[in-house]
Amino acid sequence: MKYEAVIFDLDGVIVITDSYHQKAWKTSALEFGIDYKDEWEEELKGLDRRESMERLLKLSEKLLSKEEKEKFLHRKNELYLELIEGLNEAVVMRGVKETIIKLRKNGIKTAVGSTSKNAMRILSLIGLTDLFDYVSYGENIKKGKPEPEVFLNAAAHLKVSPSKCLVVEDGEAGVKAANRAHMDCAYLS
Ligand code: B16
Ligand code: MG
Repeated sequence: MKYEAVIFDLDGVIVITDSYHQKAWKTSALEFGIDYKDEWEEELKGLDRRESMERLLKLSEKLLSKEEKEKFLHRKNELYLELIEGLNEAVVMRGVKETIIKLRKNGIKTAVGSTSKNAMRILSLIGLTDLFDYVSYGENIKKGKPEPEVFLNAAAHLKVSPSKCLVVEDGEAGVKAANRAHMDCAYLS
């Protein structure tokens, strides 16, 4: 195999949390007088929380003060955290755990590459924390996808050259990030 490491996106690849993000954005947006449209979901996928909010405000042509923006971000995350509390091992995407175990048995390193600041909480809820050699996520990077940092950070910690890493992604921003990191990318649509 050409690859020495596989880096998995979290939301939408390991576990389906996209609908929770969407629900939390929709509910908090309505509370702030924003008419959220479901078709905006794809545009927000993979962007970090602040970037998602800025995109949402632009799409809805709504202006919020600095203070309101902070409250909006806080509220969205509060709702999201409530929604993910119900996650457990049963919601892990079919075949994911087995694939990671097989890769590791074959000497391939594995990591998570997620923009989410809640990645550790999610991994703990679904019981996969110990399965990865490294977790690169919102709390240990400065710039989220489409910037390549989340994947380059993973490669550096795994001590594998980017050209020997394969990224598994479901979001446009993540595919761009993998391209910018000069890594091959398997896209799950
Ligand atoms: P949080 P991923 C991304 O995770 C989600 O796709 C994206 O929709 C979300 O805004 C982002 O995490 C930030 O999440 O608010 O939990 O920090 O796909 O990179 O695993
Ligand atoms: Mg994703």
